[in-house]
Amino acid sequence: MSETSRVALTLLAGIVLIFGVAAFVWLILGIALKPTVKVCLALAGANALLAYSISSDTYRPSYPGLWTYWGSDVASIAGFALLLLAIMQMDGRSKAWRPGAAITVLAAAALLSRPYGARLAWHSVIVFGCLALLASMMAWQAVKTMCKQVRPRMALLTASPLIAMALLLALRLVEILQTPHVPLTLVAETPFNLVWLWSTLVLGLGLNGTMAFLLLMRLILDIQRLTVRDPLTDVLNRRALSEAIEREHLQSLRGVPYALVMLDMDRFKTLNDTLGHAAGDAALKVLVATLKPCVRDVDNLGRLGGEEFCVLLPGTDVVGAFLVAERMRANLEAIDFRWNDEPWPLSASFGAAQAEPEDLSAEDVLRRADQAMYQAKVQGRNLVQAV
Ligand code: GH3
Ligand code: MG
Ligand code: MG
Repeated sequence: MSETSRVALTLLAGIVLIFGVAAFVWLILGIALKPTVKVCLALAGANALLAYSISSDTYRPSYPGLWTYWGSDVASIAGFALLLLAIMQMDGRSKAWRPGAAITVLAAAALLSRPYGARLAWHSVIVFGCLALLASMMAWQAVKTMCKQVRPRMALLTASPLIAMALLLALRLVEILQTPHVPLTLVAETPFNLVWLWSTLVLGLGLNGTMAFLLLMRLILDIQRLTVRDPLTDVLNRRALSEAIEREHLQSLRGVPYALVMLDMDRFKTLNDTLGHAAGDAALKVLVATLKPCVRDVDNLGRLGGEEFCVLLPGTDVVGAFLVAERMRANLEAIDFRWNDEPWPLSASFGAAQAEPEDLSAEDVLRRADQAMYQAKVQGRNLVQAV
């Protein structure tokens, strides 16, 4: 064996080792990090498939057969499809498996449609074409995901190993297209192949590093979300809403008005006692889904606790707040809520108030809205009262 092919083999062993170790680490992380188990398992599977693909590719000369040729090729495409799945899952995309699965199945069929002979250009074009396509989709998805959290330049930097991987694979594709008569093998004694293997080794590390970084960002974002959102209904929690109201109150001192609508579901205890706590939780979610379309993007809906909610309406006076509350009340009353096929009418009582120049703090506005809501309860419920 010549010196260069020994170097190529050593590099290949290094690449297989990196993917193998990464598969094991992701598997352990998947077991330990329950909320991200699907992402970690997809990444473990991707690394395992890539390790298999590269090692079986190396064994082609000694064990020519379906599993070292077709199996190896399909494993590499399936590995990249799993990487794409993991990135899309991190972004919370539904049916994330579809694009990768479609590309893998089509490629697997296309690879089988011609026999593996001495001329492998047809198969190599399909493999590297699919890998370059999947890597580009991964890079695009990673940039899109990161842009939601950081500035575009930083997003590009984070996704740079994926972009480099896509370019590297596209380069390999160009090389195959330019020299279709040269059989492609990863142990080839060409300077291009050695440079390519070195780059793959470095990018194997970079790829997993990027995935770990993206996952970490996802977890941090989830934790951040939990600190400001109510876990049941996903609206602002009491603290976050109070902070938003305080900020709005400071603005109102400079002449920008705002109003608050307080609301409390009617006879919610009876619903809980009759249909059960799960029905109560479902009713709270239905309530939020009904209220949300009634408010603008600049408005803030928050849960103060139990079945009590509050809406902050910037730039709105009490007349406007009354109209919003009345729309909410009517929409809720019209909902056909059922639990185990048993219908249950939903309604709430509303109180609206606007900030006045003499209000010392937001607490004063909240108190008036609360008193108005209490009046609505006293007057028979399913009503809007404004002060
Ligand atoms: P009213 O018309 O006077 O508002 O009567 P009500 O029954 O709605 O008022 P009350 O304050 O007596 O009851 C509130 C109930 O809300 C008590 C509690 O069991 C229920 N509750 C509070 N938080 C939750 C929750 O997160 N989920 C569910 N299912 N029930 C909750
Ligand atoms: Mg109530
Ligand atoms: Mg209550």
